[in-house]
Amino acid sequence: MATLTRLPLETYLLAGQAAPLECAICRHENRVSAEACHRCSAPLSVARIQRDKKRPASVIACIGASGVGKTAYLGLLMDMLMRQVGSLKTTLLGPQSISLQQATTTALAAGWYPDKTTRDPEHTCWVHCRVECGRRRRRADVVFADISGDTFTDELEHPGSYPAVRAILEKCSGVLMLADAQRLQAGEHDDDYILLKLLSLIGELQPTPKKWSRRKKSAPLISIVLTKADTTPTAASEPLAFAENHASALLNDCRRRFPKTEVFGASVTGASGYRLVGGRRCCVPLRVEPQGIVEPFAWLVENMA
Ligand SMILES: Nc1nc2c(ncn2[C@@H]2O[C@H](COP(=O)(O)OP(=O)(O)O)[C@@H](O)[C@H]2O)c(=O)[nH]1
Ligand SMILES: [Mg+2]
Ligand SMILES: [Zn+2]
Repeated sequence: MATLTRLPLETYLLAGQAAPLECAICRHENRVSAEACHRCSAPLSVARIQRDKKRPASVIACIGASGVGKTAYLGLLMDMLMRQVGSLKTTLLGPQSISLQQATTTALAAGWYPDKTTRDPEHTCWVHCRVECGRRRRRADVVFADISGDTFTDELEHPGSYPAVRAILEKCSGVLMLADAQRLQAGEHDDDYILLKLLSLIGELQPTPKKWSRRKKSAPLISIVLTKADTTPTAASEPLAFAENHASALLNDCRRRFPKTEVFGASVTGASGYRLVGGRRCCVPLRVEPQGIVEPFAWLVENMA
């Protein structure tokens, strides 16, 4: 005797999968269940949170050559924001947002600087956080990534090899531009070229000033961060004068292209020393004494409309 069985056709699940999820950074359409964007590797939780909360996230581009101190700076910035140092109140969104802070503080606590950032987009640390700022406690959702200096160089030489770079530069409302004060004071300007090229690319990718108002987007704000200010006291005490004396090409380029530029001095450590590791001299932090870390970020967030 034939028995009848009921087999539910769960076609609605297929329909759910068919609706794509647009990446918040590069606008590539992804599977709804994916964790990271197939094209730029940005976490798709940014797009999900943005869609659910109906609050668009502002992108901050953190640019700088390899070795200027981006990872140390951004990692410690997140650590300080989470401990509510300064006027900003910050909440992390998405579990991946903690990785950068975790890697940096673990390394510094063990007496090392963080490891060199890899080029692999899958290992790029992304931070998505909600910041409350100003007297009226205005809320802003912010996204940024710790991209290695080598990735910027590769992307400039071979456009399209790292889609996240162009997507960030095209979308950013603020730029944290890191320059090594120690190298600038010594008259070493090799790192400037990469920054000048990236600034020019931002100008090219973003709408022209006439179209800014039409697209309801204002020009990106530029926060120049002179890193390793512990080694050059004037970068910490008078950052603008330092930039005018030692980084005039960079400063003038920013001022020519963008309406708002501010200069800050920052350092993660109070002093550095050297340790011999496997016969190689390795620079290590002697004491973690953050200075001027939150200010450049706070200025950007407070002034980003
Ligand atoms: N003196 C000093 N050196 C620093 C500071 N931050 C970073 N460094 C040095 O710069 C190196 C590169 O830092 P890192 O954050 O990896 O740079 P990134 O390549 O731009 O991410 C570190 O290994 C340290 O030797 C700082 O605040 N003071
Ligand atoms: Mg790095
Ligand atoms: Zn993407």
